[in-house]
Amino acid sequence: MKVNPTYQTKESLIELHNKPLLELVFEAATIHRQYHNPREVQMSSLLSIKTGGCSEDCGYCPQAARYHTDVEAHKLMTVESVIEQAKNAKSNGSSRLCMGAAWREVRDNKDFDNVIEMVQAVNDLDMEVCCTLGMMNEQQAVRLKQAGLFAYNHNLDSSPEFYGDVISTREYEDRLNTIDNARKAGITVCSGGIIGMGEAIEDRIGLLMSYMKMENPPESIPINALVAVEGTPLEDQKPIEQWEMIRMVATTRIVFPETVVRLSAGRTKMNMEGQALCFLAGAGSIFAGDKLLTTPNPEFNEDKEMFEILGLIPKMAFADGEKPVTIPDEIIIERKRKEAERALELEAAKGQINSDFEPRKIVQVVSN
Ligand code: SAM
Ligand code: DTB
Ligand code: SF4
Repeated sequence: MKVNPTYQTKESLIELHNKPLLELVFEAATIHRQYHNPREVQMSSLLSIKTGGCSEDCGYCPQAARYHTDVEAHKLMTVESVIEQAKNAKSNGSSRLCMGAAWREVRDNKDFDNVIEMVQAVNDLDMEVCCTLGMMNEQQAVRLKQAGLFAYNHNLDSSPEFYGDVISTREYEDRLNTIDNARKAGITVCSGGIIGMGEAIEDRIGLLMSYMKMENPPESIPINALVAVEGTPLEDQKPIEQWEMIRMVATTRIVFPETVVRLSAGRTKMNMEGQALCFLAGAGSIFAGDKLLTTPNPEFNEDKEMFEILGLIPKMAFADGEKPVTIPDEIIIERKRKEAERALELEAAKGQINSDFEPRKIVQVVSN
């Protein structure tokens, strides 16, 4: 993904970000039209496949076990219920499903095998499949890719300098490594950040600079406004003004002209006019459906109305890349073979019991 050569230094980026608002929006809208169809906006639905109980200390996150929030922890959803939710999202216009798990990292266990099955099933529905499962190694990324994963979401969240103020249980470097592992496996990268956590404008620019330094910047960059959840360390953060969201979207659009900028968490606090300016300034995607992972989001119907009023159309799946081919997963094939073998053994044992069964003679124990 291209980087705009006009803005290479931190100073030039800050100057761009702080330009008179409408000048900034105009510049962003001009670039947006050169690289994208400005009427198309992708609807992506989120699904929390494993909720809460996370060991990490991300200061914004209601799913961290150590904070006392209203989030109820749930173990991994079943493959069947994921398919049902995916179908519902698709019938409401979503062309992408992002499955999120409150995990520090992916582990090579049965839960991961089930996630592989979910990825295959959603890819079979002709939706772009995205996962956000925490850190992962290269082999895990390869398994996800072979299952048909289109994108991996792993946010850098903020600048390297501010990051440590919000999270202590893993490093910025760990996040960069996970993004690299997704890339090496040939998965497209979705990575962005959160504004409104108490960071300075320099940190918002610092986030963008981290992506500029990458050999291949992300195919999509989600821009989230902090959802300040009661019980988290950031619960008292003052909400950002929607102008700040518009500035961040526009700056991201100008710096990464080919990337899809996703207007992400925080839309319930914006009005339609504010969101319209974000679309004008280059937002090409939203999270759709009444829930993000654990917090509220505008309902499908509200967004349908907004699309109608603004003349927007939902973007089709795979408009920006080919549908991944699903390659059968060795581990799942082996697991299914063993399960079938075991079922046969049990069946045979049942037959044995029925034909050869002779009740044991009861020996009277005489005690004196
Ligand atoms: N556990 C995985 C991880 O941290 O990568 C995946 C799920 S995690 C909830 C995904 C992203 O959601 C985080 O990186 C963060 O950017 C965003 N997020 C979480 N809580 C948020 C909040 N309260 N407001 C805005 N964004 C939030
Ligand atoms: C992203 O950047 N934002 C989404 C998605 N990627 C996974 C998550 C937002 C979560 C907001 C808080 C919640 O609902 O728990
Ligand atoms: Fe866990 Fe992810 Fe939440 Fe951090 S953001 S606490 S890793 S679920």
